[in-house]
Amino acid sequence: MARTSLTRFLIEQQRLANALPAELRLLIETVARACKTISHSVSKGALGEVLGSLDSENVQGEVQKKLDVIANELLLEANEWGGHLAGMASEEMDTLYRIPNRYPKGEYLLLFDPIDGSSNIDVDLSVGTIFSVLRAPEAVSGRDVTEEDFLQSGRHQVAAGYAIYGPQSLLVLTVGTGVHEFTLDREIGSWVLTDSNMVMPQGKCEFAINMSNRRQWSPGIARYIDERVEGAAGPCGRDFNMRWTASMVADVHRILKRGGIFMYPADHRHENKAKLRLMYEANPMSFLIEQAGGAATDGFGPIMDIAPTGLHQRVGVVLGDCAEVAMVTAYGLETSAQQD
Ligand code: AHM
Ligand code: MG
Repeated sequence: MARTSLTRFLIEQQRLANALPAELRLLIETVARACKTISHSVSKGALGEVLGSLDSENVQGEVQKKLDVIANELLLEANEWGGHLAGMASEEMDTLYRIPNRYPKGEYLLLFDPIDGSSNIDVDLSVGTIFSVLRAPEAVSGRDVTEEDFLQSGRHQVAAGYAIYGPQSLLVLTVGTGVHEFTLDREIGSWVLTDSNMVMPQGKCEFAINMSNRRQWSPGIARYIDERVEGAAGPCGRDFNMRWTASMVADVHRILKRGGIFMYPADHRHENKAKLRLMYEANPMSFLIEQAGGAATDGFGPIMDIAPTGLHQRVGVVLGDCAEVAMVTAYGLETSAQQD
């Protein structure tokens, strides 16, 4: 059977589902092309002199890896000239990126985490790129885009996806018509459709959380995990397995393929202190997981309903299996009600 390339898939989506404006299709192709280049850089490792840290820090005070900066530049350069975008924002930049005046502007906003799971780069574990696409407010035409234009809830996303650079390089994408996976055929340099209309399995007994943060969890999160660790002998009545790669892309991809729950909860001892970023990580992953039949909350309510207050806002993340996410949320609400 003929293989379906990303280009063909997107054109067919445009025709069949009428869900994909031509401009958005070209934008997704450009992002996918940049991810191909990033995949190439990642795989070169020490031979490409791309490993290690720089002296710089990003806006959140995290030391930048060389690849964080290289991937950020690749995404900016690939996307700035096409005429599809009004602006871009990235985890690695202090503020938004305006399209230079020499290029035409378009109607979309692109947000990305150029290299997610940076701590894994130098030890040859999977890392990835996460992206989210919003439509710029109509009022943006004829003026410079501002940070406020980006502050839209996740429900406004028109596309989201991630590339994962692991044993295979994959691109997982949604434009609101299900979730589709493409594998990079390195010999011909093309993204090829390898899984479509993905539905995440429900009822699986696997959780992903960084257990070393237990002292920072809220009582509801601690109760949920303690019960899973207790296993069949405890109130949940089933033995659970645990996996944690410290690359959200890899953990979420596993959950998409074989089920389970992913959690990076907020630190309850410090108000609003969480690790993952709403606009670059939580929203796009929530869109993908919901499209695949799963659920995504901040521990209390749906992530995609959160009205953002800042580009670099952080948020607690609980996503995956619907029943498990509902249980975490119920425990959270119960214990916060007891504390009131
Ligand atoms: P990054 O985007 O700076 O790499 O940070 C996000 C990553 C996620 O991919 C992952 O889930 C988490 O940080 C791991 O954090 P920790 O090292 O605290 O387990
Ligand atoms: Mg990240």
